[in-house]
Amino acid sequence: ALFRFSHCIVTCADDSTLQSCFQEQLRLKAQVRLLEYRVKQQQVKIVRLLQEKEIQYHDNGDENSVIDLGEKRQYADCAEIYNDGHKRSGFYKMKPLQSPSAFLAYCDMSEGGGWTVFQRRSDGSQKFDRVWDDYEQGFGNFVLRNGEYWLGNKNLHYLTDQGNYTLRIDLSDFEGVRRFAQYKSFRVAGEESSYQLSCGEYSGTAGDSLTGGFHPEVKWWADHRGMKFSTQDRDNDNYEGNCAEEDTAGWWFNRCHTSNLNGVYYKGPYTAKTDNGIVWYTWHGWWYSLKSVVMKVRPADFEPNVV
Ligand SMILES: [Ca+2]
Repeated sequence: ALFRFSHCIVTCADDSTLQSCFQEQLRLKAQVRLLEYRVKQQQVKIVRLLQEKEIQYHDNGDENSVIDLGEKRQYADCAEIYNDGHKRSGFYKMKPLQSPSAFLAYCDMSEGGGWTVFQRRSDGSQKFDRVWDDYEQGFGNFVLRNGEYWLGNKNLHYLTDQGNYTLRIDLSDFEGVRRFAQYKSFRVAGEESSYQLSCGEYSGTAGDSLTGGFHPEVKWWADHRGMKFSTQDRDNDNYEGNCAEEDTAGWWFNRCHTSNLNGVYYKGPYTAKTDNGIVWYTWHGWWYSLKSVVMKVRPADFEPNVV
């Protein structure tokens, strides 16, 4: 059409051809308008399809994600399940070596696969302000892909007691940004030590809010390493008051915290009497509650079986 238009301009010599040229110009202008209208319609359609896709994505979070492998083989963690050829993320049954019974945990088969998820925050649907017994046994939703849960200190102990485990914490905020923190040699001690936390070297993009490694002068009150687990009814912290009660969560509180990932689900910036939101201090400070958290472990020597 463009070629025809320019050709006409060059050849318009007398009045009659000039007249037909104007008509041709009008016709082409109308065509341009029509095409512009169609482009707009397509854009509206694209936006609608993207929205539908987003809704579908959310719907997937509501479906049952329990994967039953039967009783043929017992698995000690998600790394074993992954290397036995099961590469789909979901809840699998496992039984660590010393564990008296089997339990369900979500296996995150992304990021290299083999991650056993022991904590998830996604929408505030579960209450995390709970007593010692709840945190010991575990609580929450063990069915839905995005279900919030705490695997239980007992299970976490049996799991991490099996060898050298790496801890990875995936965080995201309400602006759609994702960051992570990773720690070597993560271990949770047994009940006799009140599920004391130990972990090694940090790496990642979210900053070190678990060992106070971001500043040497905060370590004495901010280092969560070596801390026993505390709940509102079991105060094992280094503070005159009760951190778990004030910060409404169970955690390895010191005096009190630079991370409180079992805190209240506030949705971004919040104001409260205490910094009791879902806090990772080195990323968003004390007064921003994160959108999602995943805490997961994997053996340090894990090598994905590519077959
Ligand atoms: Ca105290």
